[in-house]
Amino acid sequence: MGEFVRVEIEDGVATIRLGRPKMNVLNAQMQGEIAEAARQVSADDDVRAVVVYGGEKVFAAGADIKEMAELSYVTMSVRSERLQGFTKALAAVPKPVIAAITGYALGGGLEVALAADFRVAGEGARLGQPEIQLGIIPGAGGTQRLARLVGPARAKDLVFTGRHVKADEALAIGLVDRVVPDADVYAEALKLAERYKNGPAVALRAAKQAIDSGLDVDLDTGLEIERLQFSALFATEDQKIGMKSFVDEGPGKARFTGR
Ligand code: CO8
Repeated sequence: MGEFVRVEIEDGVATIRLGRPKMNVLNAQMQGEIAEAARQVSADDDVRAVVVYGGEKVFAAGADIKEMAELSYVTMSVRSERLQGFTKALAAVPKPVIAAITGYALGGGLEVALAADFRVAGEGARLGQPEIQLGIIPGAGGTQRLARLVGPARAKDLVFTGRHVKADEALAIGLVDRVVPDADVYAEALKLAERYKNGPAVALRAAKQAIDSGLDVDLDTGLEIERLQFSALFATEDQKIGMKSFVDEGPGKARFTGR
């Protein structure tokens, strides 16, 4: 349990709760705690889905500018590996991960949300990669995951200008998947996560790995990843349960074990 990041697990769903005054600004310690939380929920078989939540007011306003202001190139060239490491750890969680976004998700904060599989935003949310206004560029995956999610031209618009995007525009460009009243953001994210808690965990893991890895390779290599994952699932209990349940009871009735 970190000073700024808590993991709360309830009934198969883990919440990674960000909490650092003010604005959940991500200093180096908090980045490390997010990586640690990601590893914890990855390793815990009882956790079947994950919500990342910054509280009712703000998701995260980015990396700590005050901490970075005086850093040299030499220091940052070493530190930047760790910067990418914490969003990598989150993106590598082999279970569905949902970011629940209220208020600002800026810079490193948006990069945390981009490392999730889905994003639920409140009506008052403001998202952006404002780094250019500081004379830098996104450094925790923003140039890569944002372009993969919304396409290169939209990513360039956001990264070149640093402008903030409101929830409705974020929804229109595919930056978020769902917009709800601010007060309902966490409940909505939990509801999405709960869909997966009794799911076939190994198949969900395989689906995530095949889609994410496939986006980074050519089609034939991606199809090979899919083929291997597909075949491997015939070694799971859930494949037997899922298909027998269909044959005996019809669709959608399977009681998966997650094994
Ligand atoms: N770093 C440090 N302090 C911050 C940050 C930040 N990113 N954001 C807000 N704060 C502080 C303010 O300095 C202020 O502190 P104080 O009360 O002591 O003066 C307090 O939070 C409240 O902020 P404001 O008074 O500015 O509140 P407003 O409601 O007027 O504005 C904003 C809120 C719009 C969020 C505004 O504060 C803002 O623009 N913040 C900066 C956003 C930003 O540029 N983020 C990107 C940071 S760079 C980055 O993330 C690089 C990523 C590279 C790798 C990252 C790994 C994490």
